[in-house]
Amino acid sequence: MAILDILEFPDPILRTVAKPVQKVDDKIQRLIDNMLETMYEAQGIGLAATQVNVHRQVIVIDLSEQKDAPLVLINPSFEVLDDEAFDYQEGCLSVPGFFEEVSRPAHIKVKALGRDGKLFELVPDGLLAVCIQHEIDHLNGKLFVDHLSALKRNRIKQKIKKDRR
Ligand code: QAP
Ligand code: CO
Repeated sequence: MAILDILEFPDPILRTVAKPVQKVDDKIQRLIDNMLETMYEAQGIGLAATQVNVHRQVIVIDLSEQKDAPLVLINPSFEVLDDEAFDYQEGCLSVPGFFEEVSRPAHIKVKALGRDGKLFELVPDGLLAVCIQHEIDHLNGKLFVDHLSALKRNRIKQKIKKDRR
């Protein structure tokens, strides 16, 4: 397995829209293993392929305490079930050091392929619903900072640029 480099905001590559996976083959299995290793090493709870510069619809998530319950979503889609919103302080491995409150639909129904290539459905709520929507945003070239005001987003961008100097 391998640790992959994680792209950081405001890298324009993070704006790339991922393509669907045609076949859940060995190459995708290797990508999933490397994404899981990279996420665990970075102490993240979710990672999208876009963040490691692979523009295919693959997401890994693990919300468990022991980091022993990986959830893999390939070609995910979701529908919003009601108009209730849920606010959560989100972070992102591509926006290190910043956490801001984002409001998203609280109740969604998710369809995706698992790493076995089989379609499954999930009706998550709480942090899992937040995390799945955050990661699907990445596959569409979107970041959590896009949900903030332009003022907050630009402040984060300037701080990150300053810290890199
Ligand atoms: C997405 O993000 C997420 O800034 C996953 O210094 C996060 O794993 C969805 C992380 C929160 C919903 C709620 C960020 C680690 C990890 C940092 C992550 C950092 C160290 C972020
Ligand atoms: Co993220």
